[in-house]
Amino acid sequence: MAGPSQRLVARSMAFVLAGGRGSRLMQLTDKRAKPAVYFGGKSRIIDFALSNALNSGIRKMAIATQYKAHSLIRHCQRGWNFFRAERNEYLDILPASQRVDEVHWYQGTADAVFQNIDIVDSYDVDYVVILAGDHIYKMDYEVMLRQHVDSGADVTVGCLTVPRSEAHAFGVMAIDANDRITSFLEKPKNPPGTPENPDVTLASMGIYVFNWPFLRDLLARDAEDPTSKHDFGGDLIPQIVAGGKAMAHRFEASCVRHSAEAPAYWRDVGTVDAYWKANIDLTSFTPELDLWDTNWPIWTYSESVPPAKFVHDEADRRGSAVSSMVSGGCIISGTEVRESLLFTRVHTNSYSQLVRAVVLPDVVVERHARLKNVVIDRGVRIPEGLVVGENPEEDGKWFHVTPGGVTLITAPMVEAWLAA
Ligand code: ADQ
Ligand code: ADP
Repeated sequence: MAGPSQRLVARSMAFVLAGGRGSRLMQLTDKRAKPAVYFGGKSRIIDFALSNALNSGIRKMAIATQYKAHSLIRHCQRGWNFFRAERNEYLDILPASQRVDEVHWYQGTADAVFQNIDIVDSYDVDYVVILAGDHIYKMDYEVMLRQHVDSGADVTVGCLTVPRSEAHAFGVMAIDANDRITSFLEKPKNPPGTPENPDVTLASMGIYVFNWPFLRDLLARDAEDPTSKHDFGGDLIPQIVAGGKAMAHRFEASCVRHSAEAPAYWRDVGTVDAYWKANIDLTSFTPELDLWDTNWPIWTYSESVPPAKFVHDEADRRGSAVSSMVSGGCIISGTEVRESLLFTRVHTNSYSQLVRAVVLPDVVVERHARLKNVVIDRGVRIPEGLVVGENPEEDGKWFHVTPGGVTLITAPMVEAWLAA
């Protein structure tokens, strides 16, 4: 039984919203939801929210899935299966259209929680931390929980400062001197600046802490409201701001960083450009995101594979990788790899070159391929002699070339190229 004598995190659960597609990631989310997209050489995007919860001390988690959930569910079952009910630890995967009735998908993010009220009840917690499963950041949720409890808020909303030009994609808030939210606009066309700086806006991270009894009542009322889209950012948060006590929690206060000077790292990686850049940044001399911090590890499903192998081939070409991250199971044979990130079991062959390439698991690069500024989807076989990244116009005929000049390569695209 949860009680006030227990640690705050023991009286709390994390509810992870992982149902969205993330359509701006283009063909990378054709087969998987955005939270299931690979990131950082070993992990999936959702591992960041789950690891943050785990590292914060939270041992009760639920993950609501919807869009193309298979890959995500398989990942969570394989990688996040160490919770033990006998220690009062739970991790439940909650696919849509299973509980309230069999035809309803989750209508919105709030509905995803509403349809699982009985599961949350069964966890017997006082506080619910609602998380988005699709952001890359390291954050100690215990700090946010503490602020929430100390301030006596109905809801506490995680927030960060973003350039005003990007704020149209966020919930945008104004706060008073005590960080109480005085207004909240979901994705406004013309986001206002802050009083201190007209060029930046205080944006919601889509992270909320609620007292569970309060949220439970609110969800029940919202479910009866025919005008509601049952969305936290669009419906519930503005309502609480108008009639209750909503507080802003600043990400800077709970962000986990490797040094006091390090910037507060948070990325949406919602577009192929942003995704590519955040991955490639990890290969830089001092990456902004520290994946090496043993105090805040990013947990994931780790496959049993041999170490990466670098082969000096019979034609005397060295398989090498510099300023790169290469995962287990890779074989780099006679290929020059630079500033690239290779996931598990990538196999590259002689006379090939990879520069600033994000290569997802099980990719095979045949001989004489030259690939620059690319993202290669899982399992793609790059045919002999394919050159990408030297002539964007030509690349654009077969592959997806982003506004930032990154080329996304998937298996159907390669098939079309081969057939031509
Ligand atoms: P959005 O970016 O629009 O805004 P949204 O589509 O609501 O985010 O998705 C939030 C999370 O919920 C994502 O992790 C997504 O995968 C998941 N999700 C979406 N629909 C779902 C459903 N039907 N069932 C289960 N999970 C679902 C939100 C807030 C903004 C805030 C931004 C920050 O509304 O106020 O600024 O997040 O990124
Ligand atoms: P190339 O790079 O010249 O086109 P391959 O990639 O087929 O040639 O093989 C080069 C070397 O990679 C092999 O000699 C071997 O050392 C290593 N290698 C290839 N396949 C495997 C494998 N399945 N397991 C372990 N090592 C392998």
